[in-house]
Amino acid sequence: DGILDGVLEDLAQRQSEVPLRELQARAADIPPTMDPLPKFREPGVSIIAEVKRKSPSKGALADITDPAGLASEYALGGASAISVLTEQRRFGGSLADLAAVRKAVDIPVLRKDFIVTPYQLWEARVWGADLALLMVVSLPGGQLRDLLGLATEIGLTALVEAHTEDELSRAVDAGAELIGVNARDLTTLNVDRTVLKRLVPQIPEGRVRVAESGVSGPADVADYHQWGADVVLVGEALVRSGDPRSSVGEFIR
Ligand code: IGP
Repeated sequence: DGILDGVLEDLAQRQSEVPLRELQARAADIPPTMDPLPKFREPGVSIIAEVKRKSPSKGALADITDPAGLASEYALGGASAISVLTEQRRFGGSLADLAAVRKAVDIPVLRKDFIVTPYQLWEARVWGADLALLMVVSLPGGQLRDLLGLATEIGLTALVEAHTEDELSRAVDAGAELIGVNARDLTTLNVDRTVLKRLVPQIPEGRVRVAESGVSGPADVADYHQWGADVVLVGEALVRSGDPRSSVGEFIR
C-alpha cells in the first residue's frame, strides 16, 4: 500500500551502512530515556508539539532552518513533549532533526515515522528519542505486539496510533499505555476531528489518550480535551505560527 512507499527502500539503505548489531552496540552508550506518562496523566491538557517541514496533503508547510530552536520555543511555551517527523520523502524529516532536537530540549522527544521493523526502534533509541510511533494500520498480525514489546524493553514509550474502531481495539488488546487517535485518514488524507469523540469511549480507563491532527487553534484543542483527550498532538498550526512559543501557551491556557 501507498503508506509505506519508499520507507523500506530508505531503511534498507541505512541498514546496509550501519548493521543492526552496530546500532545495538551504540545504544549501550546512550543515556536512559525519559518517561512521558506521568506528565501526560496530570490534570489539564498536555501538548505534543511537532517539528514538521512538509506533508503529503499540504506540501511545504514551513522553512524550518533551525529545528532545535523551534523545539526550544515549543518547550518554553509549555509543551510536554516534542514530536519530530523523521520520514524523508514525504515529510522532509531526518534522524539528524531528531538528534538536533534531542540536544536542545530536556522534555521527552517522539520519533514520528513509519516504524515497521526492530531496526527503526533501535535507531530511535540511538538518535535520542524517548517515544516512538507505532501505527496499527501498518502492523498486521503479531507485528504490533512484537514491536511494542521491543520498544518497552529498550526503554521507549510507544505511541500506538489508530484511526478506526478495529485499529483501536487492536491497540488496546496489545496493551498500549499511550494510545493515539489520528483524525486524519492516511489513505484519503481527509481530516475528521469527531473520530476522536466517537472512539475515545472505547479506550479503557487508565490508558493515556492522545488526539492527533487537525488542530488549527485553541478551540480545537479545547474540543479534543472536552471529548476526553489527555494529550493533543499539533503540527501544522504550530510550524506555520509566527510565534510558536505563544501558540503553545494559548493551547494549554
Ligand atoms: C500532526 P497536524 O494536522 O497538526 O499537522 O498533524 C500529526 O498528527 C500528523 O503529522 C501525523 C502523522 C501521523 C504524520 C499523525 N500521525 C503518522 C505521519 C505519520
